[in-house]
Amino acid sequence: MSVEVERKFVCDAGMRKRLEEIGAVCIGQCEFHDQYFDTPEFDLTLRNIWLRKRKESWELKCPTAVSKTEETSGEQPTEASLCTRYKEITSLPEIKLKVKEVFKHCAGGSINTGQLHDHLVMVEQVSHQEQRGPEGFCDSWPGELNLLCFAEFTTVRCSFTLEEEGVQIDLDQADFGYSVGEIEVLVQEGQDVGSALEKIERAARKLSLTRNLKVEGKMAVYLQRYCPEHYAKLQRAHII
Ligand code: V4E
Repeated sequence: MSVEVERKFVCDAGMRKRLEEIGAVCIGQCEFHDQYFDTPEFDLTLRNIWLRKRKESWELKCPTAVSKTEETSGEQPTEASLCTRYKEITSLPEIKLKVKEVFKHCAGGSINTGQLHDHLVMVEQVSHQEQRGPEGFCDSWPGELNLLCFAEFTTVRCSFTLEEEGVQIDLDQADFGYSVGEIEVLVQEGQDVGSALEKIERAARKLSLTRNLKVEGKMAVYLQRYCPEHYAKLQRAHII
């Protein structure tokens, strides 16, 4: 399983030129439609867990524990405080297990224990068929777990690599009129993220991202505009 360490930045008009100047190589442009799912009570996102369907594949992003060496204190933002780290689960059976585990711990959870047991049995029976089944069949499971799509948008992404730093840089333009950049490094779970933070910091310096501001992601802006109540709850929980 991999952990995505990422720093977002404001993507201004001169960014492509700056990327070229520092030797970043464009590795392609793509377009994808994301659908995010949660229960009506937002049992996942209020725990900082993000379930998404992109290009017919499911992904679950879960927060990782921050190690002692990564902890930050004081007023000045550090690279560690500017970066997010999320564990990425891409295997559908593992995603289902994790989601069910979360629901088990929800007070008065979205599905009761009896339902959960029946569901577990049913899901285990069908899970390997689902890997090969037609798309429509695969997608019956979210509804069975009371998961609904609460946000969806399309992104055009231009990706660059800065090989000497070992980072990928994405420039995203979402269809609701928000642009954001991100510097990203993938590390294997359990490995120290310190060197990923250093790589990101060096790349950020090369791009002259000197204003150490925490920049909002596409989802934060989307929720602020279209689901302000949920956005406020996530803010109060210090999730977004
Ligand atoms: C983790 C998360 C969300 C899921 C989407 O993650 P994000 O990396 O923002 O989206 P995207 O499209 O760039 O995914 P990628 O292609 O890199 O996999 S939505 C909200 N969060 C939490 C979160 C947060 N609290 N703060 C910041 C700066 N970003 C995300």
